[in-house]
Amino acid sequence: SPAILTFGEAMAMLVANTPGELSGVESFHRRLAGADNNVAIGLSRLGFHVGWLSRVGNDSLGRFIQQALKAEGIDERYIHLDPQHPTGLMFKERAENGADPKVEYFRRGSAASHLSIEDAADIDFQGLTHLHATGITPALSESALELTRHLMQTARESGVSVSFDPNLRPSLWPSEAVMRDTLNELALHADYVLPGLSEGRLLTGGETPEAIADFYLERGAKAVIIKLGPEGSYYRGNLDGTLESFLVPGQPVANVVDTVGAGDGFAVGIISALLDGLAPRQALERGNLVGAQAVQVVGDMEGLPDRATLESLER
Ligand code: KDG
Repeated sequence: SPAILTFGEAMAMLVANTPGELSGVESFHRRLAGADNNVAIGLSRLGFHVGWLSRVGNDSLGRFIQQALKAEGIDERYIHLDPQHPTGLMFKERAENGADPKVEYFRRGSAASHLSIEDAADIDFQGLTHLHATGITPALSESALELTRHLMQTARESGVSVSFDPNLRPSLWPSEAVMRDTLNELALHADYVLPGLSEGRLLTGGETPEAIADFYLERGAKAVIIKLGPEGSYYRGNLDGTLESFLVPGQPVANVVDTVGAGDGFAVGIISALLDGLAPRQALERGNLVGAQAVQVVGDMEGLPDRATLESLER
């Protein structure tokens, strides 16, 4: 059974071929989207046995997702078919000059929004080493929130390490307060929390990376790793036994094509490095490196390296 589990919603993503407002765009190309499955793919490319739990519709987009994940070597046993509801779809503007592109979702009532605790009935927690959760899944519905809480809690109780990327998507939440309170409650079940700087500020009210980190460390996290974009990333935690903090500067990227997916690449770097037994500082170096690969392509995960590529990049 898989050693790493992620879960959430994958979508077919139509990326505009020309810049500007989506209403004026006539031609798109299709990619795969979904923060948690991006992470699953990145870890699978590095040689880990990864499972991804989800629901997809009995439609061509659902089959596209299943085929794409199969081609990436993702363990399919926890992908459930939901013939009653459609697979989610999203559109993305063509990014210009490194700016974050706008996205539009067609995912309300999707198959994955019907994820529930029942979908976790046959999970083998004893065989698991690591669980990765994102803050997008609990925004999908009440039942998806319950599933998220259940998986994080049970993983922790079973001695499985848990990472949590808050991945703020305000448009999927009823209000900012609900988003903040729900995600901070879920973070209680994580060993390490991976917010971006502005996400951390919004969630904790802290201004500095240190203040943001302390908010989660005081509530039981072992480490908080904050993404600073081109500036790199910041670590504060006691994964190595004593509390330490440091910043690892990012490597300059000559041509930023599309920033979406950088955080997922970062999570791939952090999780893989810690599972490889590397020290936190090396984990952040790898997080920065893999995140930087993701911003150099239009899609979210086309830039994620395989093991041989990672090794040559790390040299
Ligand atoms: O992290 C990348 C995701 O934002 C993208 O793949 C789509 O999951 C997605 C979302 O809900 O925004």
